[in-house]
Amino acid sequence: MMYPAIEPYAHGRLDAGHGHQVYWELCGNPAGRPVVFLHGGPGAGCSPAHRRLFDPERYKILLFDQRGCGRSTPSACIDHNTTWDLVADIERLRSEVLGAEQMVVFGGSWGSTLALAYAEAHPDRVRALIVRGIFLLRRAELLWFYQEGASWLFPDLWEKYQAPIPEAERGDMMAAYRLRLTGEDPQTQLEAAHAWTQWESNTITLLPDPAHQQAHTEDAAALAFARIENHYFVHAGFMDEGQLLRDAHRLADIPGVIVQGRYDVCTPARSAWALHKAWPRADFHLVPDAGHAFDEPGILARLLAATDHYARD
Ligand code: STX
Repeated sequence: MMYPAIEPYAHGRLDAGHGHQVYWELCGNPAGRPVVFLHGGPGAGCSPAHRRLFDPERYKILLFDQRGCGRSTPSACIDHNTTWDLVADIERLRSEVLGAEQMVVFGGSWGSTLALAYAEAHPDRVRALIVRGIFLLRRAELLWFYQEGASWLFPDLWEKYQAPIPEAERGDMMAAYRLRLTGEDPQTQLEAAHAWTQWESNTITLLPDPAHQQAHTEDAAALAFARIENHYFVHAGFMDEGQLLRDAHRLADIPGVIVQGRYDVCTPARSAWALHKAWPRADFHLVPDAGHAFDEPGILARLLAATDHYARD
């Protein structure tokens, strides 16, 4: 069970430069242990449910919408929007908003990617690392989900993902989507954004779940999600191939927890397994009956146990 719904006790916007205003909010106990929540996508934004992963009596909880998505502006903007821009934003939020020397870092899916990138860049700032649905943004992971692999499990939904792309361009789906998501015609952008977003939201739970399928159906949210994700993926996350595993030795002294669903189709368990081997200090939980979503029962139980543990320890 998640903690009760709460409202922020403070919120504001970080002026990140080049026109980017990054929305942030603080929840819970101002004197509690600092934690930052990193959302998925990239481009998905935070939701009120994310506040409920942390005991509000014991945590000072920072949530923020990454550049170009959620309540951050300009919406769907992919200029000056890279992994390293986000890592720099996290550092400023730690110091200027949380006012903390160290913090617990929590991230799922793309949030796990960003959490690892941040922790490898600033290991001394990380009190503990809690990551779920491990995504290392390697080429093989992108091809699995956006080109061929997941298509073998969801041929019906794959057909809908392919629909906006003419057959002649289907040899590189990410490039074909990029053309449409960044093109001149707003209607084409929107059609592509919805098809891209639906593919992801319809394949993330173990069993079909209407609550997830309705997510991100608003035009603005779908545009931000699809444009930002696609931008990061055609640029390989602005990282070297395999960089997060290569540099995992920097995590050696950081305690933490890895939570992964066995039947996660979006970010398959192979990456979590590789991280487990490269970061032996972390507890590793392979949940036998779950997919990708953070609120599937087996995943949620492990995440809440982890945040509970690092509130005390
Ligand atoms: N994207 C992985 C990711 O971060 C490749 C992600 N996948 N689905 C989501 O996020 C939502 C549940 C936020 C739609």
